[in-house]
Amino acid sequence: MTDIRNIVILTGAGISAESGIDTFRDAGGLWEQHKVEDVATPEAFARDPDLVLRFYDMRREAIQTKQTNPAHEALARLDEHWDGDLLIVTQNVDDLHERAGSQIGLEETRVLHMHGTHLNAWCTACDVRSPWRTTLIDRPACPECGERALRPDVVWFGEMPYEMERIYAALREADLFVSIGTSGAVYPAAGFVQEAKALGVPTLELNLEPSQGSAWFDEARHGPASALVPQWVD
Ligand code: BV8
Repeated sequence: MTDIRNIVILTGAGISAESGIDTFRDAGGLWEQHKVEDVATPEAFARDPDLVLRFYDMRREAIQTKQTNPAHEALARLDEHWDGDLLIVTQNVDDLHERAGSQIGLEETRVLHMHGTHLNAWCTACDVRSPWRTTLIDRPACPECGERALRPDVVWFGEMPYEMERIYAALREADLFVSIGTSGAVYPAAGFVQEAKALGVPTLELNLEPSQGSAWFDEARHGPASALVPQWVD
């Protein structure tokens, strides 16, 4: 990686698969006979808030029992010694990048959760987001306004992902775009490789199998992230 200074990395559920966190495909997209796409929507929350809050309480509990794997740890090593720009855009709501040490000690975060994080709750009454580590099903009061109107701070289908402008700005400055552990099924994340291509940015896919966007990548390596990512970083 000689003449490369600025790297944008997109990660998906596949980077956390070996930590034991179900990907959307492995779970067959099914949860209690519901398709994830049908539960992760504002309409589902309006229709059956208990179902959606139970889904996220279960996801949060599962995530908190899991550990980082060599793929997260390799990216944290890259983060530590890389003197150019590095932005890890994750579609995941887990905090395994942070727990592996990514972004430690940096004033500006280098891990961007474009689909939100299971660690925050979002008050639909006062719009304030606050760290949250317990269940939401029992309708706790918002720490800011006291209203019992908290939802998970995750981006549902049909909602605008976070910090899109910052992501596109980083792609414009990138010398390399790497996609790790994502099926390329969900937009706008799945479109980043096309954006990079249009900007003339070299692209690399590290995934268990060819993703839906594989044909867009200059290079694609297939196998488990816990092997591919350390090989690429080290
Ligand atoms: C938007 C957070 C516009 C919640 C997620 C109709 C109505 C509304 C919208 C749409 C529509 N039709 C299309 C859309 C757009 C929609 C979309 O793309 N839908 C898809 C289904 C077609 N997108 C949206 O709605 C987005 N918003 O468009 O807003 C807008 C414009 C203006 C104003 C307002 C709005 C928002 C999408 C975000 C949804 N939220 N997550 C939660 O997590 O609960 S998406 C969720 O699913 C994840 O975050 C992730 O992004 C996605 C799953 O993707 P992956 O991470 O790739 O996981 P997956 O399981 O699919 O694949 C895993 C991969 O890993 C596989 O390739 C596998 O081979 C690999 N793997 C497995 N093991 C390993 C491995 N690789 C390496 N090593 C291993 N060991």
